[in-house]
Amino acid sequence: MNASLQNDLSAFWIPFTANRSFKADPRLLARAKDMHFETPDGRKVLDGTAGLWCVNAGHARPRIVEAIQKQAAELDFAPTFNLAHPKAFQLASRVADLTPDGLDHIFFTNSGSESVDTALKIALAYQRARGKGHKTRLIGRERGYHGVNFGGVSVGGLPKNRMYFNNLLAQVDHLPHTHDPRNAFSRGQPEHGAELADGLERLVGLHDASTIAAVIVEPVAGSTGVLPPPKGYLERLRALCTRHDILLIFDEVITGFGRVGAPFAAQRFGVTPDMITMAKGITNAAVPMGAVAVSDQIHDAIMGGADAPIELFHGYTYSGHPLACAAGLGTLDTYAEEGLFARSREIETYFEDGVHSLRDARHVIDIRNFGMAAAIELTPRPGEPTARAMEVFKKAFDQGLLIRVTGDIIALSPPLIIEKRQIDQIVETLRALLAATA
Ligand code: PXG
Repeated sequence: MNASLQNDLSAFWIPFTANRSFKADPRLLARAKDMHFETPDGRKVLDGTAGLWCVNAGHARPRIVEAIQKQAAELDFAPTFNLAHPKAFQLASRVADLTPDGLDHIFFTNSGSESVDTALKIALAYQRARGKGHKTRLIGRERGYHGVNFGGVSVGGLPKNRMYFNNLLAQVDHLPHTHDPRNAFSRGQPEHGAELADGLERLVGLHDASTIAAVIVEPVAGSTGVLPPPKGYLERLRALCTRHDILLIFDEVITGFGRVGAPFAAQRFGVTPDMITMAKGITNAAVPMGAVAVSDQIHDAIMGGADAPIELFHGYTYSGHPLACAAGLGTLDTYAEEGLFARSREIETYFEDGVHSLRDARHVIDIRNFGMAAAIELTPRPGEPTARAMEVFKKAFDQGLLIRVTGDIIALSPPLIIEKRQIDQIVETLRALLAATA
């Protein structure tokens, strides 16, 4: 590369970003430590979003940093096709210790999107291995986000993620989303909407259970703007899946690793799926990694039903990458030593009180929260949807606070090490910004 081009912003095509406007006025991050990012010119920015819902233990934590540094020098890469290395087994066991009992088999990927597509493929392989190869239909939910690969987009329910790439998987259908204006300003799980799980009964009536392999939902929908499950909803969905012999997959890419005050949302809600997809918090985002936790029943059926020596024709070059495994072990040690899942549970009420104190702030039409995730929904500026929230995002960044916006919804998901005074800082910065924004 020509040295004069080194600071040219054109080569990096930035994901899920308005590239033209960003490159006209870029926001750059140079360093991070604990609760803060730092810009190249040395300004501190409080991380109200744990990066992208992923840096649950805070930034550059010593155990994780040291584990990665040591691993890079010792074993930079090892194939896991017909070979393996000890830390992959160690991390799989440690993750299986955290998942609900009976979900004891861990398949490694490199992202949430890959975890979702892996889980969907395992669902199909399972149905075939037990002689039910006609069960191929996959059910997602409106407003769901399951990453950006073809399987995940097909079961996903965010219109813009689908409409530009319309050649999606066939044989997919969707449950209705759970957003209901009657639940506005609910704290935690809303009262109305358990019956929306019966949407599955309707899909069974339409397609017949003998054609349906699996249902995938986020226990708390994240990307769409934090939709906690209505009281009783997940229980009802679980019962319907069991009754109709359909697998239930929880996509816990956001809700896993302490975000909702437990290792996984499955434990917090007391509802056990057949598979859990995860990523983000598994390595505290320090090295890309994802995983799928699979039930013994599914695993054993595929092992026992295999018609070839290789039981599952699936995997990635970097499945169980040594650096990711080292980062994962350092991360799980950090969570355990600092009791971060319990801390998340302890501080969630303070966080809830803080965000709901914005109820009377200007433009606010709904506030939703569960665990250490919250959304503040704004009324859109007439004729200019998303502009108001984007303006708040930019001003917040200039004032030293990172938030996330999706449409006209502000999403908050701070690292679980956040202090009360930092929660106050987030709330008061937003209150003042909303008042000052047209
Ligand atoms: N499933 C869920 C539930 C997710 O939230 C993915 C899958 C895909 O993960 P990868 O690692 O492939 O990106 C996600 C990712 C946001 C935001 O601000 C959310 C995600 C990613 C980036 C931004 O809402 N979630």
